[in-house]
Amino acid sequence: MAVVSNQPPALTIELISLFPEACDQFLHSSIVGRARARGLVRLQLVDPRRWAGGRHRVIDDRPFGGGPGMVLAAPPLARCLDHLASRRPGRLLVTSPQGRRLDQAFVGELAGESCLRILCGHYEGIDERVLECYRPEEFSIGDLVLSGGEAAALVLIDAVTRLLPGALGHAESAASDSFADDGLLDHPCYTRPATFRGRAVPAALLSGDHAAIDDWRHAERQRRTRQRRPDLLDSPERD
Ligand code: 9D3
Repeated sequence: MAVVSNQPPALTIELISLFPEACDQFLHSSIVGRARARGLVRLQLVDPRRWAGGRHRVIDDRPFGGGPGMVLAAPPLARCLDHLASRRPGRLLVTSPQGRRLDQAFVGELAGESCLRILCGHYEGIDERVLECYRPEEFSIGDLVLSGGEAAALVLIDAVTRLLPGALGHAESAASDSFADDGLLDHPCYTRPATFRGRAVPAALLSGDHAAIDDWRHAERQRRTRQRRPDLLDSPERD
């Protein structure tokens, strides 16, 4: 795809991961891949093993005090972060089960930055002194257990990238981004055939009456939100 602008990308994202190849295909797909192709975002995969010493480029070690698993060691991560910081300033984020829970407000704030530097945690965690020395913002995607930070980082990158001006196609951006707009869940959607296994599409959607369609959708959004996520109705940012 052609790069649509001669401007440098508004946002650079540096993803520091022990498993760059696991992230690569996702980051070339769908809206994120298209935003890169359009030059809206520059995405760089950084393998911290480049800053690990020894023939085997080992970056983890056994935890002081014992216990299962391995810990990402401070020296190679520090060299990696210093190298990146010497090239451009960036807002440093770290994936962590102990982190602040991601939400759309935080994603929106990050979309306004010019460089995000995301360090993926792995194994049992990162040596605490990295967190003390570099003061990254730790984020989690919720109360569930992943096997590493990569999936969480990809969630963040996906959510941020789609907010960049020009990332969404006409159809996508014209469609109301209902959750971000007013904190309600989406209405149900239907396409052809008009009847499937005896189930007809709601008549309002076939009426051609746009006011009636809007009313039906808004009512469905209210109903679903009340039923499935009543917590959202207690929050202030809403119609
Ligand atoms: C909290 C569980 N830990 C108990 C010893 C072990 C552990 C489990 C999973 C340590 C690291 C991980 C890997 N998870 C992440 O790196 C992670 C994560 C997650 O598991 N859930 C939600 N968000 C995130 S962001 C990074």
